[in-house]
Amino acid sequence: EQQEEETQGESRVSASKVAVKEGGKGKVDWEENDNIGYFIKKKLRVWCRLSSGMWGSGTIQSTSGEESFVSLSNGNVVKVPTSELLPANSEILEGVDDLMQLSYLNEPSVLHNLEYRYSRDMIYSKAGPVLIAVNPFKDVQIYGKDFVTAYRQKATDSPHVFAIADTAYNGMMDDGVNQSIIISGESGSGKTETAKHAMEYLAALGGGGAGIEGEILRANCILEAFGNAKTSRNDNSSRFSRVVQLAAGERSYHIFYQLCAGASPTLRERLNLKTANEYNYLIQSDCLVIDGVDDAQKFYKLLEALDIVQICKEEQEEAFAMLAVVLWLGNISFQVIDNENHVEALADEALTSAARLMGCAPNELMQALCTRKIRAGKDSIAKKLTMQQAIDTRDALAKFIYGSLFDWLVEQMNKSLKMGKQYTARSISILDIYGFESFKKNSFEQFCINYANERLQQHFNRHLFKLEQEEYELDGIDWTKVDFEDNQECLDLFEKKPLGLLSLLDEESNFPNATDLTFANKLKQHLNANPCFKGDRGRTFGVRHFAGEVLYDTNGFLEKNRDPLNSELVQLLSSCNEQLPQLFASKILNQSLNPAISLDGSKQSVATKFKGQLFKLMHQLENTTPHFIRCIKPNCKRLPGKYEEDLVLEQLRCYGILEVVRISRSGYPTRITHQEFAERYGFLLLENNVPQDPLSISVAVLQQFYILPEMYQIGYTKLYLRTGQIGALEDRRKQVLRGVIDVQKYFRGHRA
Ligand code: AD9
Ligand code: MG
Repeated sequence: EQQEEETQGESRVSASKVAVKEGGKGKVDWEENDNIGYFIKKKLRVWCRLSSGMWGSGTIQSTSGEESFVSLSNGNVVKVPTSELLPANSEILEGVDDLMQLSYLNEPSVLHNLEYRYSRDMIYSKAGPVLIAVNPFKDVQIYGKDFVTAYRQKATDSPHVFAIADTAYNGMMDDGVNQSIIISGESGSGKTETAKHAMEYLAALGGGGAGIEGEILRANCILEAFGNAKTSRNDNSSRFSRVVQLAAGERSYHIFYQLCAGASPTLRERLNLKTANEYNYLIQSDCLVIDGVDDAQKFYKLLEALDIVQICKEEQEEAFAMLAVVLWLGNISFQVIDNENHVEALADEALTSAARLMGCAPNELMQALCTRKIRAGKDSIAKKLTMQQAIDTRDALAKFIYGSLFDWLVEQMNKSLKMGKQYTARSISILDIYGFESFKKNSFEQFCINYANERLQQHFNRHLFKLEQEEYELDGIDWTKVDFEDNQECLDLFEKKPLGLLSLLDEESNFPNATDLTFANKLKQHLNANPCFKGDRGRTFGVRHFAGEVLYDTNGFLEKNRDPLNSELVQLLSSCNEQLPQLFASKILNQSLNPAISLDGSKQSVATKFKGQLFKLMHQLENTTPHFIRCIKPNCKRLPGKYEEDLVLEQLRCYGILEVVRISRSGYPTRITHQEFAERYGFLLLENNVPQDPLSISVAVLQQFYILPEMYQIGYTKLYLRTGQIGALEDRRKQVLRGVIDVQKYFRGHRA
């Protein structure tokens, strides 16, 4: 930053200072910098908070020290505390592609820049290495073949998910390194749409007319039918676990409604299928349709897609039969048979239909739902279940069947996609993951989601800050240490054994007499010393996440953490497995042979399983070059053209976007060994006596192409370049390789 001050003049001075202070959420101290006079003299624009809470821009008319009069663009003059003024960027910088280009990196400037672009349908922007995508909530004409070609041929460099996909593709093909595209954001911010666009691009490149494009997009349609549902925030939300419980105004997975609306008369008869409003699992939320969506039509499309990914008709029918089992299970009801609240299932149409479709006798199903075997010496006795226990058992079975069906489908589709194709070991993974959630009331689901996001955030931090910084230091680069948030402490709060949130949750879930309250008390007793933990009243506890503090209500935590699928159910399912699809049956067998027993002999809890899956995911990601996309929801009403500053700001803060830009700006994101650099660009040198050693060659190349000294540093082993520097060299190299030595073109490229 010292360097910037010297080279870039007065306005830059405050730029870097503002940037630093903004990172710490501070305000500019005008008196200290004595810059306000300069802003008045030059009539430079400033930002001020208006009484409406919005930011307005204008010029300072006069100041009395404490207070200033600002003349707004609309002609009004307002009196505001001087300490709350922030410098605005010059008009030349209006709507820049990359927030890194802004001279002043304060919140109103960033907000304004994104809004400026958004209102012109430029929904993508860069924040250094991160792509920001602001949901347009309408069709924007920036996708399709022409755009794929444009990005492939580098005819445009404006930020786009296609550009990210292209970089990932090149990274995989040229360097042979696996890649990942990590997309995060709130519910309804556009993650899934963005992931689909990335796939569209990759499919177009990889396809070459082999039809894989269609297959992948078709596979997506199947995944959405089985994995997505309407929620209050998004009509097509990617969800998990919502088979048995729904909130008002929300739906279960699309496929249930599609099946009920679109099944043929023969299929209806075979499955004894009714309309959606006759199934308890579907009517509990008072919401059966989505505006503008024809479920029957979607079902026909789904059938087509299933054919295309080569899931045969018999297997399709078996899958639909399993869906019908789930629906009928929800209609099974119980009646109390003694004064201990023990129950029996009603022998009605629901029980007989579910049993028939599963391939067992109604009696067997009834036994499995209403009793639990308990070992007594050598024998085992059947213990009757209470109403709540029986309902939980029934719901657990429904969830297990649906979950297995989903896994089976994914496996089938993967098989079919691989079939007859050349298979390479390299890959691009696209991760579409639920973002950080903080509601008025937060439960076990938010607890898991936010824990996953905490891990992802660490991955992000590590990638951007830690690794780079460490590498600079190792290589002897002058790198002024930049503070950044490290969330290890918060992860420790979750993961430490035996005194972490997850361990304590598992421990308490195994105590027969534990309640949500005893669990909350236990947490407070053991974790109060961790700065990320916050004890609260009663059943509530708080966690200070990277994105803010969240209060969790432990109500239901223990129940949700126990996996209530008991061995009777597994046994029942495996005994009637002839009727079930092959892979489905093998999964059940797997479960019964290997029921995820942990070391102390207890069954693995939901949270522990979740943690295991998360670690597997992180391990997979760690072996890839990551690309990050942050989706932003500009309003909650899902309206096009509506940009709510506060909502956007909250999301920018959550993901530390300003911090990312600040650090990237002061860093040298491009690193390349002297050797590699010399090999790649050495041949561009014009002189006759080209130096021999890689370091000297590299320096000569940098000088020949007028790369400014502040744009690079030379380490022991590598060259470190600021953003944008390598692009010009690459263009030049490609032109020379193609035999097109067009100096003019090079210089145009260089400036861009
Ligand atoms: V959730 O966490 O799965 O509930 P997502 O995945 O973040 O959520 P989704 O991609 O489903 O959100 O987007 C929500 C809606 O926004 C879509 O149904 C579209 O109507 C709209 N959207 C999002 N991105 C785009 C886009 N690039 N162009 C047009 C978009 N519309
Ligand atoms: Mg989604």
